[in-house]
Amino acid sequence: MKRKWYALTALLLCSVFLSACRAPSQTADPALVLGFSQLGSESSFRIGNTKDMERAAKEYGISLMMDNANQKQENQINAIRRFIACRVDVIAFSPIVEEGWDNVLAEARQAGIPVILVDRKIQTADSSLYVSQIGADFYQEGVMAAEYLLRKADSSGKDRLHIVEITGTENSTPMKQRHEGFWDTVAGDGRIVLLESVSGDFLRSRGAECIRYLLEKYGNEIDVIFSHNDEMTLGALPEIEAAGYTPGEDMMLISIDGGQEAVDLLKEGKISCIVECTPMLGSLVMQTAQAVKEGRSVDRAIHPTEQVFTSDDDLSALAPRGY
Ligand code: GZL
Repeated sequence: MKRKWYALTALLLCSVFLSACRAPSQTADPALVLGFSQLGSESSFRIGNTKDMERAAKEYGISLMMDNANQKQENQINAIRRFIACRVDVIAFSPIVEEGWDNVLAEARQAGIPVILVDRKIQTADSSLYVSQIGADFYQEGVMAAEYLLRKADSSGKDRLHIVEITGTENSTPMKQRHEGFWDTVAGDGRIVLLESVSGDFLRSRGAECIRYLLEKYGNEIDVIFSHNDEMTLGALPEIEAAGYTPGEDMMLISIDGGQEAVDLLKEGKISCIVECTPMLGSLVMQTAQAVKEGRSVDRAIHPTEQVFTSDDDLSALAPRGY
């Protein structure tokens, strides 16, 4: 009798486990099964990236097993382990921070499952842990933001511009490289004076908190706000107006991402410059996953082309942003 109970229990556990391996977007006879760990839903960029991954998986006939880590690295590590247990063909993930991935990626390599980095990068001494990184050149995004500021400094004729910086998630690639690209570009230009840099974690709510603190401390001394993403910029804008300042006149906002909500405010002149960071990476990821599965070589780094929008541009013909 006991033996029968054990057999039934084992059967039940296996069925639960296998159902957990079923890709929600299971397509009939899929080209491959891709396990994708998305870091969260913190911004319109992230939500747009998730939607585009789902779109592209359907287009390429790929079964997408997606997990949302809700901004926690441990959830991403657990998801990658689940993908390994489910024997997916390829693993892709957007690492919330750069450190702490070597062990779980070594487990994926041990299982013979190739890994693609989406959007962000990792720091590792072992380059064999992933086959490709598909995402923006964040350093260049910082450079483009700074080049805009220097052009405006030249045309304004001002000999001093006081700037505050609202940075993204600590130790994430976009935060580190946007910061480096921006400050490397303005280095040595005595007109640009940093008042303070504070962390907003890429969140709208934190952007509001940061600017309230900065306005309280520096007030009308602030000439420029360099915000690492639109979400934090959109959080800061109402606070700037509530404090009695006119964004685009009293203070220049420079932002990154290029979602619809922010671009609309750029057209109104409330935001002065947006460096595009496209979330539409799905097709590149699916093409790369297919190439890897078929044993074809892939580029180690694949950067989408990105542009800069300014409030001086005629954006009337700009297509809807889709995020
Ligand atoms: C950049 C991406 C960043 C976006 C933010 O590619 O990692 O994360 O700029 C998002 O909006 O939170």
